[in-house]
Amino acid sequence: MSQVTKIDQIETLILDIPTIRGHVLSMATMRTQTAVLVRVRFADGSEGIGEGTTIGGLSYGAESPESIKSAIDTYITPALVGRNGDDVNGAIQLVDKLVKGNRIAKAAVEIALWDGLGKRLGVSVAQLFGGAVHERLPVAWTLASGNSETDIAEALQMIETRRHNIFKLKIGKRDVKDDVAHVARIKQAVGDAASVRVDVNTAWSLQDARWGLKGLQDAGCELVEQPVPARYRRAMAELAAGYEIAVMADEALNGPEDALEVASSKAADVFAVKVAQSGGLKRASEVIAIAQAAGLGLYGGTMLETGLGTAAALQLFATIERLDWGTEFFGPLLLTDEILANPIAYRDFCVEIPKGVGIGATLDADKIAFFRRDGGRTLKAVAGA
Ligand code: MUC
Ligand code: MG
Repeated sequence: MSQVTKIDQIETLILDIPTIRGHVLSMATMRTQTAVLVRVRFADGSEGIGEGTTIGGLSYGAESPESIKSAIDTYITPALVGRNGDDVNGAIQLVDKLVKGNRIAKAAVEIALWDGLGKRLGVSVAQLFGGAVHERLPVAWTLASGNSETDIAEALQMIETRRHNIFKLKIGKRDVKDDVAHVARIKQAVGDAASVRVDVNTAWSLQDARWGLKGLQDAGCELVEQPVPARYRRAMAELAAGYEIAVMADEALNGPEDALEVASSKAADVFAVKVAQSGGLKRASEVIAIAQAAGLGLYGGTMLETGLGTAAALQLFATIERLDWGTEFFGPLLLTDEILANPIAYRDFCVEIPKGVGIGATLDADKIAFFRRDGGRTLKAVAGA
């Protein structure tokens, strides 16, 4: 009989880390990012770590940091403790049976299971997914200070220092006309030195979106992300068919079933694939496969995770042959502090795939102790208008 490495314990911690500036989205302004850290301990003394993170409290989606922690502690952990830690697929299937939705909570635990397995086998998680075909990936930066001048200065500095030449502008809070003017100013300032895209985070009606896409494409903007609410698939299909500018689905993609619906209804040209929103690395790989089979473009999306969740995503995306739209795995750069002892490296407009076993991330224990919500610091509002 082969040795079974049991799951002994699953621990969750909420971390609140300030952002370097206000991050102004159509639905909320972030001043802090909150991550749920998951630590799975196995009977042989090995450990796996994962992260479950959303954006702007409950303003982005149906899961909050608190609900992620509670779904894990109350429902996922009791189902997994005592099981064979090497049986990641069995754990995914069991949790999917016992817990509906709650994809970010599932992803956080699943990442920790892959990390533990990789560490025990002495290989990277990319290797568990068949092996990395990239050492680095192009990485976008989000301009979302809420002010055109500040955004332009930020963009020019990023180009100058060769950190980013792809910019995603967060719009949807102002009138469509004002947003289009803001995007046009930024595109004019960066010229051909950078690709400019926008994310509306579902803020527009179909009518707004028709004007918006027309104006954005005239301004030289290359892509519009989730212009209308996630459930408006017909509107997304009309927009994708009606304009040259690429339409990307984000909030509309919660796992492979959504991916199939979006692809078959031609509701997007590109998928922003987020590990958290997909329900984990395996489900994200299935979303990716559907996009590939449908001939759609791919983009590595983020929930603005810390270096931990970012490292996990990089392991998967390193194995994907074509990422026509690059990635936005810049989460750690938006935070005032690094929580990894081995920070993710950014250079020459790219993010580097972490080396090492598992997801390739080692926590900085002092930073975790400092930022943990139950560590006695006073909590400021996680997000507000
Ligand atoms: C989103 O909706 O895509 C990703 C980058 C960023 O600035 O916000 C996120 C969320
Ligand atoms: Mg988005």
